[in-house]
Parts: sequence; C-alpha cells; structure tokens
Amino acid sequence: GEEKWPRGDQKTWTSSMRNVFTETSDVTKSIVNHVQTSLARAPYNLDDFGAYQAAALATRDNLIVNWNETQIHFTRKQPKRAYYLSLEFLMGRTLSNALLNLGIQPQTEQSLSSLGFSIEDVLVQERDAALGNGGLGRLAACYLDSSATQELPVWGYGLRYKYGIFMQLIKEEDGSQLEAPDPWLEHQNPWELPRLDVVYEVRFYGSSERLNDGSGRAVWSGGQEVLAVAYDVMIPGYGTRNTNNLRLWESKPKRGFDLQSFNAGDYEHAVEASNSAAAITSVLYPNDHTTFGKELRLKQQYFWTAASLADMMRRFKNMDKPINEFAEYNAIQLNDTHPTLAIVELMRMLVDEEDVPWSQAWTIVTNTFFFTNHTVLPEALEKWPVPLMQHLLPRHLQIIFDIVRRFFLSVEKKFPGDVARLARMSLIEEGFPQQIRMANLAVVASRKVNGVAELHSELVRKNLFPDFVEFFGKSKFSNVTNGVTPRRWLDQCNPALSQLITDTLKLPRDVWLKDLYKLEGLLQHVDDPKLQKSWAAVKRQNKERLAHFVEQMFGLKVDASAMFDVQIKRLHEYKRQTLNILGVIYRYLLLKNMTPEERKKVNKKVVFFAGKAAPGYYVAKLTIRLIVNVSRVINADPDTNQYLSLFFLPDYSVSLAEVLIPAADISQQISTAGTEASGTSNMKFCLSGGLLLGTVDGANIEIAEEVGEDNVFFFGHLTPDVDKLRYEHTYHPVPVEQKCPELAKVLDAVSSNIFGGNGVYEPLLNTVRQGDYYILTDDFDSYIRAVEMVDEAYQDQTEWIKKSIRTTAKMGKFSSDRAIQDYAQEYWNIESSRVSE
Ligand code: AZC
Repeated sequence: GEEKWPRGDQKTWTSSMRNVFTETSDVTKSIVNHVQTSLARAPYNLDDFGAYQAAALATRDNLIVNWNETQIHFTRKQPKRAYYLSLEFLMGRTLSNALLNLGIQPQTEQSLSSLGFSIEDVLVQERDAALGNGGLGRLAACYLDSSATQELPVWGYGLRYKYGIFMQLIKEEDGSQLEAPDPWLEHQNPWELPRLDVVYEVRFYGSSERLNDGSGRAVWSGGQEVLAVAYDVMIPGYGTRNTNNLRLWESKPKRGFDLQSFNAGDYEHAVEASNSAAAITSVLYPNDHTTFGKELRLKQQYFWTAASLADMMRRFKNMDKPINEFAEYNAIQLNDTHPTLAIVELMRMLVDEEDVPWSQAWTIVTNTFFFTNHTVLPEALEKWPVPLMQHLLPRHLQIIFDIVRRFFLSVEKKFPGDVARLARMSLIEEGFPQQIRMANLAVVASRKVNGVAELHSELVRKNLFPDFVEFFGKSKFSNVTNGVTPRRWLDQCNPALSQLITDTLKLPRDVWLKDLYKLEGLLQHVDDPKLQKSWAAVKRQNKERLAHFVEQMFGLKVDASAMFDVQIKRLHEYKRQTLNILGVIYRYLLLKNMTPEERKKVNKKVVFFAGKAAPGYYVAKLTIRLIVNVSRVINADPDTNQYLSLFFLPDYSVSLAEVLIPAADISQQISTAGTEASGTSNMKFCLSGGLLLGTVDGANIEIAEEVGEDNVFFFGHLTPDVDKLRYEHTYHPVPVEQKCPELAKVLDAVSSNIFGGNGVYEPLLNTVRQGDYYILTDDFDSYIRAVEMVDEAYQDQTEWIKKSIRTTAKMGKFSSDRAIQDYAQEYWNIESSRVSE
C-alpha cells in the first residue's frame, strides 16, 4: 500500500534526490566538487593521491545511493537473509572494482584525464584493505562480490581492525623477514560509513547465576562492558544496482562505565580500562593454520559474534515475527570455527533474554547455523581452555556444558556404553586444563557442514568427523568447491585478456562475466592462429608489465621472453615452498655444470615467489631467508643469469597478486597431497591462462577434471600414500643420500654455505633430512621430472598457447557465482531479488 510521506513536502524531497550519475560531465563535477569541499584543496596543489581521494568520494556517492536503495528494498520485502560471519575479509583495493560494477569506468577515466590525471596512476594510490591472512579471508571477499552480483540478501559481519595483516620487509643484511604494522586507516577510508548510532553493549567477565526455576535460565552480570560500533562497507554487485553490506565492528569503551574511578581520582585506572576496550579490535592475528589460545583473540571472537547476533536479532524483531520463526528468516554461515561462539550466544539470547525453553531454542539454533571447515591440519583446530572460558564468559561456559550433557545423552542412547566414542565426540577434551573443541561444537549445532573441495570434503568426513557422520548421517556433510570472482580476477586484473575473450566469444562482457561457463565458447577457436597470436600477445604484455614492476623494485633487467613461473601464497611447510626453492637450486647447479653451448638449449626461466610467514613461524621465515639469498647469488651469476633468475617479491598482497597472476606462464600448487583444502590462486592463474604445475590435491584435482589431465602437470604421491610414507620416515628411516641422491646434493650445496648463512639453514634442511613430514624426499624426483615436462612443453609455443586457451575456457566451474549459488540453494534457502532501476 501507499506509505505516508514522513516529513515535509514529498515533492521538495524527491525532486532534490539524485540517482546514480553516469555521464562523464557529472563524474567530473562530482570529483571537482569533492576536491573543493571534502578535501579543501585547489587544482594547483592536487597530487595523484588527492585525485584518488576525490575520485573515490565521487564514486562512493553513487555506491551510497544504491546501497540505501538496496537496504530499503530488502527491509520492505522481508526475505530470508544470510549472514557470512568471518574474522577475515581480504578486500584489497575498492575503487577499480566499484567503477567496474557501477559501469562508470570509462567515464571516470575520461574525466580524470581531462582533469590532468591518468587513471592507472590514480588507482594505485589506494591502500589495500588487508583484513585477512590468506585464502580464507580472500574467499570471504569473493563471496561478498558474488552475493551482491546475484542480488542475494547477504550481509558480511567482521571486525574493523585498526591494523591489518603486517607489512613485510626484507632485511637488507641477511634477507630475513621483518614485520611492520599496517596502519591502513591512517588516511580516511572512503569506503566505510561510520554508523555511530548502531551500537551494542558487549559484556565480558562477571558472574552467572542460574535461576534454578526449571527454565534453564541464568542472569549474567558484572564484569566489563564495552561498546561495539558499526562501520558499514558498501559491496556493489556487478551489472545491478544491488549493493550489499559488510558490517565491521569497532570496539570502544563504554562512557561512564568508569565514572567511579574518575571520581576517586584514579585516572590511570580509568584510562587503562578504555585502552583495553579499544584493544579488542586493534589488530588482526597474523597466524593462519595455528592457534595460540590468547585471551584477546577469544575476546575478539565473542565481541564480534555478540554484536553481530544482537544486530540480527534487532532486524528480525523489527519484522514482528514470532521468535520461533527465527531460522526461517536467518541463515548464518560460520567461516571456519572462529565464529563458533555465535551458537552459544544465540542460545543465551533465546533462553535468558527471550524466555524460549531450551529444547525449542536448540531447534532454532540448529536450523540457523552452517559451518565451513577450511583445513584438516590439526594445529589449526581451535580449542579454548575451560578456565579461560569460565573467566571471560561464565554464562557461555554453562551453556556449553548444558549442550555437552544433552549431546552425551543422545550419543549414549544411540551407542550405549561406547565410552571411547563419547570421548572422541565430546566437546570437551580432557587434560590439564580441559579444552573446548570448537569444531565439534560447530558440527553438533550446525544444519550442514562443508569442506571446500571434493577431496577435502571427503577428508572432513573420513578423518576429521567420522563419528559425527555416523551419528548424524552422511547428508549433513557435503561439499562446496571454492570459487573466485571473475570480475576482479579476470576483467580487472587482466583487461587485455578480458577484451580478447569478449571479441572472440562475440558476447557482451557482462554476459560471460556473469555466466562464466560461457568461456567454453573459446574452445571452438583454439586452433585459430589469429586467436593464438593475440592470446600470446596478451600474455607477453602482462609479462612486460610485471617485468617493468620488478625492474623498478630490484634495479635488475627481467627477460619477458623467458618462462614466468610463480608461487605466491602464505609461507607454510605444507605448501612446500621449500620443494620449489630446492628445485631452483637443483636447476642452478645443473646450469653451472653445463658448457656455454649446452646452456643455450635450456628453457629460460624467471621464478617468482611472494608470501608472508607468520611472525612466530621459524621454519617458514628461514625458507624466505633462503629464497632471498639464493636469488642474490643466482641473479648475480653471469654464467647462468640469462637462463635462470629468481625474485622474492616482498609484502605480498591482493594488489600484488593482481599484477603477478596475469603474467604467469605457470603456477606452482605443490602442497603435500591431502593438505591443501582447496587453494584458490590455482583457479585465478588458470583463469588468466597460466598452466598448473601441482600435486593431486585440493581443487587442483577438479581443475584437472575440467581442463583434462593433458593440460596440467601433475606429480607426486597421492593422498592415501602419505600416511604410510610418514610412518616409514619414523620407523624405517632411510638417509636422503640413499633415498634421493639428487636432493641430497642440493641440501649439501646449501649446507656448504654457497648461498651464505653460515649454517643458519640447518634447522630448515633438517626438516627434510629427518622426519620429512611433508614428504619432500618422496616427491622430489617426480617433481623434477614434472618440471622437465613443463620445460619441454614450453618449447612448442603453439601447443602451449592451446593449452592455455583450453585452461581458461574450462574455468566456468570456479566462478564464486557458482559457489554462492550452491550455498544459497542447498544451504541457506534464500532467493535473489533485484533492486529496480
Ligand atoms: C584456507 C585453505 O588452506 C585453502 O586451501 C583454501 O583455499 C582457503 O582456506 C579457502 O577455503 N585456509 C585458511 O586460510 N585458514 C584456515 C584456518 O584454514
């Protein structure tokens, strides 16, 4: 029905409202207006950064209009909503993505040009929003993009860290990693809207008294209260007005809370309290795949889940539906176990605050939550000490024990007397202290549990949660293979390839960018020499862009006619950067032993590494140091440096990936089989026509299924062999010299200090010589043979280019649009709804 206009004269209002502008002249007007007013600057002192700020503010005005429309649209429509809870959102830069999605890229380019600026120079002024460690955080960012593009009512919830992932510096003296803070908010962030009116109180510590009235309720009081303030980040969809929300919480002290202290003249204590409130969202923890049980981390997790749930509850209550229908209107996806406390918090809200009986509350909860696991590495499975939980969240610990008791009863009923099973399935691990197993809690309380690639999901069922599969049934455990957004990872980072694809498919770009399976149309043209030539030219152009970038950075010439071989990801033993660098050393030693004539026949290669090591991960940091020092020796060797060079690019980021990925001829995805849950950069490289050199692991397997095994380079032992090999390493060890003489020579070369170091690398080398948990000694020969196959294949450039075209053509499955469709239909049960033009 017609709504009454709330205030004043409707015509006055509506005639002054504006819509998204798309004319170049309007873009220019807005930019100049922002230079003049928002920035208070004049044309003669405006630099590239100022131009970036003004262009960002102009673009933001458009985003806000769409964002507002979208929020009004869904508030009226009252659909079921989905919420993506993630401690990490690795967004990267926003301006170019916003321009693409708003469809005003050419206009803005032209406008900036007439104002005297080049858009390339302006875009690179933006600092990455780096609120994530790696794959898990970047996946969340891709999923937001796809949710908005598909017009789904999805919000992200996360934390507004003051400091994102640390900045990585390489020490000149010894090549080791140094960490510096990332004060990304130093300049104003145009992409967020502070919502100082959206505030919730979050309690810590204190005590919890059960009411003992048979209701199961309790009263939690005392302790510390801090405020959660919302900052909204606009997430525009591609080719739609729909613009979703990413709500990030900032912690701040509750005013007046410490009035007592002020009155008592205890100023220091009062200020201390405020510091500790602000500390909660001050920094992103830089460890992926390890947990340390730090109190502040648990505080982050509770602060974030409590604020997010309070916000969802408020939105739900505004709809005036009975509380029992909560799960019909809300689906919550837990991105790994980090948000598992949300389960306990919703129980607390329902039971203690909404007066819902326990069993009814449990039904609501178990219909609301969905849980994604991202790794099978045991060191990543979160456990929190019971005493810490008791201290920080006493009411939540009671609820956890209540869940445990009821769950025990139901297991005991199904498997009477099976004590060992109960111990395995318990949410509490016995020991000193007892620990809460967050993954078990997430599984017990979720409607569905998924892994992120077929193999991984199988390992989740067979190795991580076999007892739970038996108990709940197989259908609760399924798979959603990861995906990446083709907007950022093809169109934006590789515009020349995007244009070539559009020309070849004879389809508008916005058609195939929204339906990536359309890329298959490229297969028809694989044998067309004209396409092959253009395809090669695009790759060459991207390689020259990277070569230029590296030349600027290192002051060394990079040969863009050589093969570009890239491994970029967090440093971790399971990802085996060590295997790669040992392979590079092997190649270098071979080259050194050749005559100048022999060398001329060798495939020229430039090897690139980039990635950060967790600050406390000693072996990973040693690997960086080795790579850097090997590169210094190799690049300075006049005998070989035309044939082989090596670069470790510092401070890996989303923006650096956007330069590296389009330039790769091949990428290395060489994790020990069964360890990399999915990988997502593998998909990005293939999308840009970079071939895959990898193990039979994670999403590599599904990539090979799509493109055909003759278009990928597979090597190494398979997942079922790995445990057996590890067993042999422990109980029947064979010295490396016997098992893999070629590798032994490489290790000895490092030990002999030809790359310097004076023995510092021994602990790293010993991870291979002894125990060899990641089976480098078993895979080295097969790896070297695979690298030889790559070299050989590269000799036939026509065949290579055909492989490259075929690879891109078959990447349809790996669009995050497909992944989000899976979640929306099979998990969340939500529907698209388009905001009208
Ligand atoms: C990563 C996985 O290691 C990677 O294989 C996967 O592609 C990515 O998640 C997205 O699903 N995991 C993490 O980054 N972190 C943790 C704790 O698993």
